[in-house]
Amino acid sequence: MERKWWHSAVIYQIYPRSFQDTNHDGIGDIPGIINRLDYLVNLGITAIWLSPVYQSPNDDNGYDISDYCAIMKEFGTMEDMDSLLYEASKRNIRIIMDLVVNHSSDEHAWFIEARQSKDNPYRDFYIWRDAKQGHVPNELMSIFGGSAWEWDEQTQQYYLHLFSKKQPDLNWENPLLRQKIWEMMNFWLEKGVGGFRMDVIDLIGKQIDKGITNNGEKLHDYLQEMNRETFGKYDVLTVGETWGATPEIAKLYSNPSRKELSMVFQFEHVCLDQQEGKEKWDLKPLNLSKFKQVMSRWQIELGQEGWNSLFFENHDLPRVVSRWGNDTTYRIESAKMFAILLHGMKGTPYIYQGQEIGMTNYLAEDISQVSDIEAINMYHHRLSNGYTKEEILCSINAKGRDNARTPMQWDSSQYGGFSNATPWLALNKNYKEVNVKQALEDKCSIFYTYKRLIALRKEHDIMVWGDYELVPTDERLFVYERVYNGVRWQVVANLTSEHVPFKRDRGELLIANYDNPTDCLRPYEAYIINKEI
Ligand code: TEU
Ligand code: CA
Repeated sequence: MERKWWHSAVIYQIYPRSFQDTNHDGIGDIPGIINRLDYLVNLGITAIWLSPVYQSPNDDNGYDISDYCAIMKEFGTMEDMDSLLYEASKRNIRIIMDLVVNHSSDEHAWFIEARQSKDNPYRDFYIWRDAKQGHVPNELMSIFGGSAWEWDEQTQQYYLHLFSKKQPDLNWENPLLRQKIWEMMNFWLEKGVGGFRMDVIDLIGKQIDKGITNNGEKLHDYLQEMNRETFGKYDVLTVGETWGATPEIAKLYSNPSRKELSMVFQFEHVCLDQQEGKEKWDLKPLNLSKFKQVMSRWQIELGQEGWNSLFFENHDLPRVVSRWGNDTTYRIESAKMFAILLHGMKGTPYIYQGQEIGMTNYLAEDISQVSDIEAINMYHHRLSNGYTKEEILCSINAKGRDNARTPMQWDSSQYGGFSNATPWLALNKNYKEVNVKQALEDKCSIFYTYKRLIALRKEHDIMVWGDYELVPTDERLFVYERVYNGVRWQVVANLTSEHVPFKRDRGELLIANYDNPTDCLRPYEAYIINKEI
């Protein structure tokens, strides 16, 4: 396999709204990111995945774009964006842009045109259908709740929106639309961005009349065309967000010979703690054997063909310490354990802002404290279906997207060093104890575990290229080995708060979250050793 920079990269995801506010309007901004670049240099990351910074009415926090070539006013200007690219590249950090092209905002000029009349030149940039006996064209549902069809009074047709009604789906079957998207991508590539994270990219081949949304027939053709017309000529990272990917499908995207993407985000592990055939809100405990089995299957299936992305958190998911670890007694131990477990694997690791200091879920006591459109829609829907407020808030607190979106906790001052003004979303109450300043001062903090893991990856090819082998063991432990050029590393992690016996192998200890590992693993204990062989 041809070796690319992104094989050995570590990516840090920034959710700009919540990262750092500089002009004190309570909203994070691009100058704030620039101010914190040296912090990221200290951590050692290679690239930043920037959640959308484009002009947007913020119905879905920037995932509803009204101009792909302009910057959201609250975040700054195009000059700020250019400075970010410049300042980042000075520090050898690449900027991966979020590409949201399954849909636009309904305030995008294309949609404003399209809804003027049935024969408007932009009409076919979107997906329109006649009413069926006075009703919606079919039963398709929006991922944010309710029908995926919205009636347009003026032109007497429905348009499709798989997300909110302010996010009309783009019609990828239209070659002119694709052309416009290639132009826009080339605009950013010429500016020197390091690649794209592609929002819900597996939906662009949808075949609506057959009820098919993800993995449609033309999906891979479109991606090959995109590669040819845009980023194929550049040395960039591309990662598709693909909720519907199996390992087989992931190989189609990421086998370099097919000239599609570098890698995809798959979500099989992320869906394990929800009830079968139900929604993410329908909670179920994580089955540890299943978890190991799923993680291992992806490691093995994409071991020789294609490439894995590695992540536990992003802006749509709860905090991993709260979700699968322990965010009270063993917050530090379990956060480090998940870091070691993930970064020991084969693939490109992604760290979501705040994960490196063990930020935890946010507990909302009332729906008025919730900002996310997905959770708010679900709340009203379930209330009218007879659920109690308590039940619904319990789901939101476990799985809601605001959990990861609270402002970054930089220090213990008012508003946590994020801003001097009331933030757009309240800070987590624990910011006085859990913050970057504290983490940097404490040599044993979670931050330094991440820093060490990133450094190890840079120093040792085995972490990037080594083959993966699962070691069968106690259900509560996750043990695997990496093998490369006669070297063998063993990664050991206790997924529970119990003491679990495990025979420690001989070898050099490379990283650990407790002192002196023995033959009994303590709560959430994890380490990596270079085995003597
Ligand atoms: O997410 C895709 C998506 O399907 C999520 O809405 C997901 O179902 C949900 O969050 C489960 O936690 C992407 C973006 O990452 C998300 O932020 C956007 O809201 C969405 O697309 C629409 O652009
Ligand atoms: Ca601001």
